[in-house]
Parts: sequence; C-alpha cells; structure tokens
Amino acid sequence: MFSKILIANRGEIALRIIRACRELGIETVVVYSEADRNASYIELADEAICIGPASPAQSYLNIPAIISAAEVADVDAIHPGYGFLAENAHFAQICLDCGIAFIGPRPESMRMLGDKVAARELAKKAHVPVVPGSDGQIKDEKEAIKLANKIGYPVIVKAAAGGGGRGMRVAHNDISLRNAFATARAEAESAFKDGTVYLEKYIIEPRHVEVQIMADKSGNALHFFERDCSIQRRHQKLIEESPCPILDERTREELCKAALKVIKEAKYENAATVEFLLDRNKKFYFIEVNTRIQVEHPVTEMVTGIDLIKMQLRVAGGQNINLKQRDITHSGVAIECRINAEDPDRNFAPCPGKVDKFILPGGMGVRVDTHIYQGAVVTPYYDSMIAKLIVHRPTREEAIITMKRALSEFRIGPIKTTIPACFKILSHNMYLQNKVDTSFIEQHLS
Ligand code: MV4
Repeated sequence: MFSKILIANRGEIALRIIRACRELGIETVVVYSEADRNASYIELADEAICIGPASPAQSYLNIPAIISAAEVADVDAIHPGYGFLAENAHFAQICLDCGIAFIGPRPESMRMLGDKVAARELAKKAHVPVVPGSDGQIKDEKEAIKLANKIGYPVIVKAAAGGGGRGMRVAHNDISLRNAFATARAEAESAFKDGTVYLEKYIIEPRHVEVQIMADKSGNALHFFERDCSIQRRHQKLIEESPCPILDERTREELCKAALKVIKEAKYENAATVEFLLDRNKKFYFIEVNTRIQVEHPVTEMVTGIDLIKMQLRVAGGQNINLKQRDITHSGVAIECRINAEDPDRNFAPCPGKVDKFILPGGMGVRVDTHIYQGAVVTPYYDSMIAKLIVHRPTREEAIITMKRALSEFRIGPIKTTIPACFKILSHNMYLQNKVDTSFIEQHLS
C-alpha cells in the first residue's frame, strides 16, 4: 500500500481524496495554484506545494511542475481526481517513467478508450450492443451518405477524439449530412488535432445511463450498478441518481454485465464508467468509457455503501478486490445535485465572488461534499461547481422530499447558485413521473 500520495487536483475532489487517504493512513500532499492558496483542504493535507499561477495551463495542467512537486515530496503515487490531467495518457506515462504510480488505468487503456472509434470496436468485439453505425471511422462524405441511407436518418457524426459532446453534429438528410461531416471533422481537427470521425444512428430523446466499474491488477472486475444522468444542460450534468428509476431488474443486470464485458475485453484496471444511451424502448447502446473517477461517484457510494476512492487507492497500490459480485448490493435511492456558482436567470453564466453566507444542510440521509466555507472566494479560473449535495433514502419519493428540504436549508450568498434550478427540476411533474430525457432542461427550464 502507498504511504504518501500527491493529489493533482483542487476543490471538493481534493478534499474527498484527502478524507479517503486519512482513513487508510496514507499521507497526503496537495498541490495548489496561487488562486487556491486559501483553500480549506490545504489545512487538512499533510503537505501543500504551490505549483504556479491561477491559469490551469500554468498550474493544474503543468506536468513538469506537478512531477517536480511529487519528486520533492517523495510520494509513491499521484491521484489525478477528475478533469485536468485525469484522462491524459501522456501524463500517466510520465508518472510511471518517474517511478510514481498513477492512480487510474494503465496509459495504454486510457489511450485506447480515449479513441471512441476504438472503444466502439472493442464493445462490438465483446458482443455488447452499440448504436447502429459505421465500422470504424468514416473517411469521406460519400461513405457517410451511403451509410446514412442504409441505416436511415437522423444520424450523428462524432469525433473519435471527442466525448462530453464536443465535435458532434446531427444530420437529417443528405444535404445536412455533407455539412455535418465537414463541420464535425473541422471542429475535431482544431479541438483535438485529430479529424477522425464516425457515424451513428441518432437516438431521439435518450436517457444517459452509466455503469460504475472497479477492476484490480489481477483481472477481477466488479460493477457497482448504474447511475441515471439524464438531467444535463449543454453536456453539464446537474442532477444524477442511482438506481436508474425506469430500469427493471433484468435490464439492469444485462446492462451491468455488458459494461463488465467491455472492461474485461480492455483488460482494464482501476475505476471506470461505461456510458450507455437508453432509447424509448429501454434498449441500451454502449457509447463510451470514462477512464476516471467521476463527479457523481457519491450516488453509487451511498446506494452500495462502498467508498470508491479508498477502493481506487487500494487497487492502485496492488491489492486485489476481496469482494465477489454478489457481495455488491444496492439499497434505496441516492440523488446528487450539483451546486454551481452560476446564475440560472442569466443563462447559467458563471457567478464568481466572495461567499459571505454559507449555511450547510444536514440531518437524516444528507451528505455534502464541498471545500467551500463562509468567507471563501470563488474565483473565475476553474469549473463553477462549489458543492455536491447528496441524499440517500429508502425510496425515490422520500429522496426527492429530503433533497428539496436540504436544498431549501442550503444558504449561499450573495453569489448565485444552481440551488433554485435544482429545486425547480425536483418539483417538476415530468421528473416525478420519470418522463425526462437528456433534453429536459432545454425544454422545460429555459
Ligand atoms: C448520442 C446521442 C444520440 N444518438 N449518440 C452527447 C455526449 C456524448 N457522451 C454522447 N452524446 C450523445 N450521443 C447517438 N447515437 C445524443 C447524445 C446527447 C446526450 C447524451 C447524453 C446526455 C446528454 C446528451 C445531450 C445531447 C446529446
């Protein structure tokens, strides 16, 4: 097991990782930018090292500065959290080359699954359903049009290097497909320096369902059931829940087994999330794999009772998972609301500033993961998420009631937050009746 690790991240996830390390008896070194010098978790880490100015390129993405800090502090491993360098295979490789463990998958797995065309082919090889579409990449407009006419419109052109919604274009006919193909390719070329694109049938009003996986170095892989993340705005999730409220037990088991097949085919290790789209007939289709721990991991922790960050640290340190799949059960319903420093009345524009008022909710079934405190300053340099509010109750109805109660207790001012937007969604009939899909916010909250 590791005796000391470096946390290459900030905010609530830095605090979350410190907490897991403390329980495992692992010393922590946190790196921070000049903008984060007053961060709460700096007090809680065993050591803290400033790695540069506020701009992410000069601090949290600055590989030489982070590796230097790791060398100076003499750590065994680096935890990348999510975002920043978490899915950067080049960074993971440098860690290994410097004799520092990377708390995540092997660089080769990251590189392979980061290529959505390769991931799709891997899923096919593992006999996991993928959205009908191209075999490998699409080379030109002619090929795209021929395939679109075979599978039927609408179709979606996606960048192989994309993910999270970047470099995607929908087309409804041959003419718009010419345009979609050219713009998706150009966008991919400029954003990722890789213009490779592929084509899929466009699934109308899907739900986004993802399966949590953990795998050790000996090839033991377990699933931790699914999360429904359909409440998103512009590919930013706002509310997540587990289990997915519209899945029957049989489909759930098939979905989770399918996710495991993909992970085993990839000989993957550490935490992963396998993403699927669920169509109106509740048929699921693999879309991509995220090779990191995700923001919404706490909903899975609450329903399974398992600390996923501690598990990541153990398997990265070489321990095998001492559980069988049947030992992993889920009970009740967990919901997470992301509290972002954004103004829902101004199109969710970032709303940085000093937090003068900060009163936390609590009570039965309530968990808050946040690094914010009264007097903290939310800067404009990073992601606007300032807290995650998670509830865990026996039923969905009770979880919604508790979440609304907790949201109404949560007082943050004078900066604006997504608290009122979350409250509105949780009060909406469509949400209560499980009639939401990924277009819900655009359709009902604008
Ligand atoms: C799709 C799709 C419909 N059909 N693929 C968006 C992010 C990326 N992970 C995949 N995405 C989508 N892929 C096919 N074949 C619709 C989306 C999509 C979406 C997916 C999940 C959550 C929110 C979304 C919002 C818009 C589009």
